[in-house]
Amino acid sequence: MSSTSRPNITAAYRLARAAYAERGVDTESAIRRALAVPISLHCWQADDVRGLEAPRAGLDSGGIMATGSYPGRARNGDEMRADLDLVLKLLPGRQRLNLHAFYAETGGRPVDRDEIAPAHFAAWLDWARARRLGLDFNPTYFAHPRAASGFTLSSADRGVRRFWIDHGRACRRIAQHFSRRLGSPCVVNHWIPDGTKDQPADRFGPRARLVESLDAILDDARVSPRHCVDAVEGKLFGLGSEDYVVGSHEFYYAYAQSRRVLPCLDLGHYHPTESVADKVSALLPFHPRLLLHTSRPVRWDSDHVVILDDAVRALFAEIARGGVLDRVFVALDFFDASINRIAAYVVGARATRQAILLGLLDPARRLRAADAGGRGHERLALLEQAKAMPWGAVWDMLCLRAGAPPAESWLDEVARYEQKVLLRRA
Ligand code: RNT
Ligand code: ZN
Repeated sequence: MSSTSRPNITAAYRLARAAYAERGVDTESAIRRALAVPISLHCWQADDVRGLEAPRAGLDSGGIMATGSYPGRARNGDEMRADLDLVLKLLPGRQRLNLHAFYAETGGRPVDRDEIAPAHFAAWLDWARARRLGLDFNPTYFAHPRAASGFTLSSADRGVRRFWIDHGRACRRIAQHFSRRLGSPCVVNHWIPDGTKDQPADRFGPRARLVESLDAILDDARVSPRHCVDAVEGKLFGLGSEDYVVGSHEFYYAYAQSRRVLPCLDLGHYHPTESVADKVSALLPFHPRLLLHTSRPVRWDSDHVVILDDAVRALFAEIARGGVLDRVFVALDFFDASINRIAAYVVGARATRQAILLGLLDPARRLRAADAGGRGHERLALLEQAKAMPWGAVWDMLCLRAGAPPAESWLDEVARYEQKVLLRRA
């Protein structure tokens, strides 16, 4: 009998459940809670962050770029949605879909970013509603002639600024429309590529203008914070903005706190020796919630597919220990064009949910007792033992309960789809 057969998973789970119970951990509750956390699937892994506008040659992507040429890239909205349907089938638990503004579908008519409206996302909305998915949204402040200077919301050019402010405002109206239609608030994440490759003479001007532009975007009496949940995403550096990033972390933490919007923490956006896990307890006293982008930086902010690495595990362990799972929005942010893109989604989304599950399987009570009793050696031993626990059996049971394929048994379906659909796209 295969290791992924129902009786074998059930038998392995029974032993795992007992082993965890001995350590004071309730696997049943961990499974339930891990399944309930919504993970927002980024639509942009499906097409290598190209968007659905008519291609414009020679445009700067704002320093983000998918590398690789594996066959099967989705070329239009229908192909993206077909791919995402398969992805959803292979994932356990609740998901949402995270759209970027340049995935508007305008029926071949050019509609510039400052003029997009809910109608241009009707196909996405219908698709989401039929699948009972919530939608999240992102203004696309890059890959556009008006971003070519390297500055958007912080540009010294009033016309450029106006254009991007209007884009941000249009996006928030679209988000509110999604929220009303789907009955679920829409998280709108603002990330801009603004910055300079080398030392600028003026670091003050662009930041002052960014404050003004963001304020102008957020100041819209027609959009309610009940529907539109804004977040701002900083970074340390980008390709082409190595020396100076206008929207740095310090800038956005302060902006977010003073304007009551959320900071977005992307796992790829910090110095490699920094711990994003550590930032959760530093920010949550001041912010009601945080937006998280799970990603994997390999030597730099490379946006590799998320795997169950130490950074992701530490992040969700910290969140579980703090009891703040309901105060974070979880979203994926990676793009790899060098492997099967469906599998990229499945690996990254499953690894993220595995990290959530592992956080919930943490022997939190005993760890805390060891801490309080000054027994650092015991805490260390318990943390090491946690790595050796049979959590894979709990994960497989989680998959069975959710009607999703356990272990790596989803690979066959990806291979079939590649033969039948992806390879024909060439
Ligand atoms: C870029 C940011 C941002 C983008 C997406 C496409 O460094 O991480 O989140 O990846 O908006
Ligand atoms: Zn991000």
